Amino acid sequence: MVIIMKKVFSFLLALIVLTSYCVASVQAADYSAKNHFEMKFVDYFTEKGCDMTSYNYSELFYHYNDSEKIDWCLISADCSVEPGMCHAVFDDIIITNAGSVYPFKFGLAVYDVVNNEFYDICEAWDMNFAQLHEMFYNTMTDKNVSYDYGTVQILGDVDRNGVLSIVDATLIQKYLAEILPRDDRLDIDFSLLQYGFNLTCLSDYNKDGYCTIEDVTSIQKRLVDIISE
Ligand SMILES: [Ca+2]
Ligand SMILES: [Ca+2]
Repeated sequence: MVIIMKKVFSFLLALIVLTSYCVASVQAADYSAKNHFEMKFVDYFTEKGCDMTSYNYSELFYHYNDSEKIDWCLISADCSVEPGMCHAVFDDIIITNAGSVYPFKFGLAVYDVVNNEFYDICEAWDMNFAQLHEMFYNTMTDKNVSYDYGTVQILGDVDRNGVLSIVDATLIQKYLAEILPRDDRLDIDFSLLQYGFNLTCLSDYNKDGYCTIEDVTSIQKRLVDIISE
């Protein structure tokens, strides 16, 4: 009887060890598959004296070098968020924040994997990260990417369907010809601008401060470029 009990006990013990090993393995695999550099983020800002007891962090896009290694990564992260409206214009992307995000403005940053440095997106914008502008546009307009800090709009996308199309150009033409009433919801309060151009209106596609027929032409040209790309 004692021998049987010992065997049962050994079997149960082996089962518990095996189960906990499997759970641990799955968790580890999921963790590394989701975020490669989260601990770098925690260590980096802990060293800078930030309170890291509560934070959000996710990796949105990886850029690979010629050796197929990640050389930079677009991240969305915060250690704290305070109320405070602001907006920024990154090429054709307009971000309007409902909060003031710390440590990165707009909760977005580039992690320079090679040099182990984090750069706020406004700071990174004019640095030489290969394909940053194009990849940022694609990532921020990807409906599968969740961005938690405010709203993302595409310049010229006046029907707000998330895509710049000929429909937008036609709508702007109708506003200008007063066939359709001007849509006040397209106005942008440039006094809240933190980065980029002084836009006053979503329809000001060529970013000159006015909505004119030139914006319609600029959108049409852009659409031709998109088709030929
Ligand atoms: Ca549109
Ligand atoms: Ca304009």
